[in-house]
Amino acid sequence: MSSSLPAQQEKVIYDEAEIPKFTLPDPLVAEDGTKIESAQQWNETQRPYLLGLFEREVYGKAPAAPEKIEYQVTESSDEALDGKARRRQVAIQLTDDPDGPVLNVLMYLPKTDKPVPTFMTLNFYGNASIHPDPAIHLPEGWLRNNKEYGVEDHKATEKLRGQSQGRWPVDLILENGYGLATAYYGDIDPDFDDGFQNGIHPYFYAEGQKKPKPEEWGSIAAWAWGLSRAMDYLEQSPEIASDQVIVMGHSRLGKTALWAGAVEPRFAAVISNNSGCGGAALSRRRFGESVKRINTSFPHWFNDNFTKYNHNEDACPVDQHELIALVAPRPCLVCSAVGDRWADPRGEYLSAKYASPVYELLGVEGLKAEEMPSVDEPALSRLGYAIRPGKHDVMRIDWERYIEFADNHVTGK
Ligand code: GTR
Repeated sequence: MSSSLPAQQEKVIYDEAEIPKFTLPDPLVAEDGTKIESAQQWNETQRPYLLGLFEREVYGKAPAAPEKIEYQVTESSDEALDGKARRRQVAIQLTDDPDGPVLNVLMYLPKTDKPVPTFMTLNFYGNASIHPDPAIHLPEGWLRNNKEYGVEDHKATEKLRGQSQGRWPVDLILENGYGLATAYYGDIDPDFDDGFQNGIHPYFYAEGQKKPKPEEWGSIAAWAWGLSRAMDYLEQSPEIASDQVIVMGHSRLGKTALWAGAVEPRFAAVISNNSGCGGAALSRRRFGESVKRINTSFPHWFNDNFTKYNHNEDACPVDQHELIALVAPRPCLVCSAVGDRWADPRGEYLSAKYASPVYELLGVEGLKAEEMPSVDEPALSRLGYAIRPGKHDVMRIDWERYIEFADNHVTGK
């Protein structure tokens, strides 16, 4: 592959035979070559070492949690969705500046007296896009223009309501006894490359700093940091079973969910949907989207150090199976779609497979699929992998699988 061509014109590998030979780093071999043979060695040295590498070389290190969070319940109803659900809308102030960014979390909770296990997921177009419920606040900040969704001049209109509801089967989630908590990722950092002038980053700059340093947080790390702030809120809500919060995300937000699971131990489980390059897919395969391509199209997603691995994946001290290993021993489900070749379904499967020895070392079930599962036979083991027919999307069948997975490994239903 020539590196002189602009990334967008380079040939994309869609053929297994064209994948270059590579050797993956072994998550159970320490920097000095020592074999990691106990849970203690993993927890005390290897896990922090790998986490540090991902921070330094891939996503960037995020600041520590603020000392305290301010939040305000902006709307609440115990008779939402024809009386079937509780609805809560909460504004979480992300910094100590009252004019700074605010994360607006929407929750639908089943009506029960017990704290509920909850899926926490970021969304792409604002909370009002996930359901036609007219009580949901419209997003006020910058949105990606989308005529069909009624987003013009980067502003939401009433037409936005429910536009992405196909991805959010709220009824199914509630019927199965789960809550849904969701927030717009752009509340944390709008998803375009502006040199990190808007969103959360500038609030953490040192005196005179203009952009994050090469090892500091990009946008994915910022969105994951925002998920932790949502967790700060969920943790103190008596309505939420805070030890049963499952972080789920699709595509770039699937990458974000995996990273959030790695840095935030309070997430009880992680579900990555069609997360691809920089998510579950092995970078060294270079199948579909490559590191060079993603860093070119989305220079703000990863940190600046990650560009060292454009056309140079083998030099990266980590690969994405080690990201999944950082979620261990917590349940983690990797989901692909047959039509989503850009995200390299096989590379997503192999990541789970090669993370499996870490689960086993920690004394829990790893991936129960020696070969890549077929579309009809999801491997819903504690470290799981599922693929379905169809395109890059989130469908009802995906949620059916997430719920079965959560029933098995999070709530023990
Ligand atoms: C694509 C990108 C993918 C994936 C996707 C999405 O353009 O190449 O890595 O993140 O966007 O988030 O929808």
